[in-house]
Amino acid sequence: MDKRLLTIQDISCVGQCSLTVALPVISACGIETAVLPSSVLSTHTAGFSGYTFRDLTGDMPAILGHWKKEQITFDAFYTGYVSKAQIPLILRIMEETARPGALRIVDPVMADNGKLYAGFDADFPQAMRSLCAGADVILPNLTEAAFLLGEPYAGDSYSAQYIEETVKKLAALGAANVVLTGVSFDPGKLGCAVYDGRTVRYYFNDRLDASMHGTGDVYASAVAGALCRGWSVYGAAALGADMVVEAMKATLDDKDHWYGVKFERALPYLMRRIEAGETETGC
Ligand code: PXL
Repeated sequence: MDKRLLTIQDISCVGQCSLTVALPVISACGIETAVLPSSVLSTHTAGFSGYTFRDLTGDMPAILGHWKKEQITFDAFYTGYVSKAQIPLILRIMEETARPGALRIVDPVMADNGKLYAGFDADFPQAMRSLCAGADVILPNLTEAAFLLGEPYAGDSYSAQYIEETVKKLAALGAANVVLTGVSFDPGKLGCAVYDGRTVRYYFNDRLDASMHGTGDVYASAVAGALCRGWSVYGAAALGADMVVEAMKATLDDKDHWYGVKFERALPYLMRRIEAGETETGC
């Protein structure tokens, strides 16, 4: 049977993030992608003002009830931007609709650059910890890692020892694998640290001189797609990083495109990489 993944995150109608990224990116990986929208916003919250926000928590129990009646089940779950009240419901959805061995991928979307996103309270990280606890793979950035651990944000300057202790403490929350993003020891390189409970491995690309909204969602979606195709966590993490670089390169020359990343232009690249398979990529 082909793999079916359920992704739970918001629809930002405009802005190239969350579901408008996850659905095409994971589909491009050849994985059937079901969605559970956590909320609907007119745009994302980073840089637009006056956006609308409709919370969909109230619809979730009936959606789960219908899925159970129809015996709808999933091989993988990938969660992104969700609210505190949704976390117990999401845990229930995972419990009650998982096929045997279903993969739980949690992107603890809540913060970047040392700060929580608009609309997230100081007690949100505590709730997010419970979602990370049962995950097979978590994908925090450095800011989210600090919030999950209740530690101060380290900023741009840290040692390999800090990164290695951080991934181990994150794994101790209960996640089997940790992919820590936004790691850099050399100003010219940017990448991730991947911890599988035994060893820490790094993957770096040349740093591009830009920071673009939505790259975390492109990254997590490509990782989720590759994992569902049977790639290792390290191989999927490396592919996700390469995909983000391709999408950013397609965006760099358009200074008016401030709100997102042109991942659409990188989909053919992603499909070629997925079809070539992990062993042929050198990951
Ligand atoms: O990319 C993460 C994200 C998802 N959804 C919404 C956001 C953000 C980041 O700001 O605002 C609505």
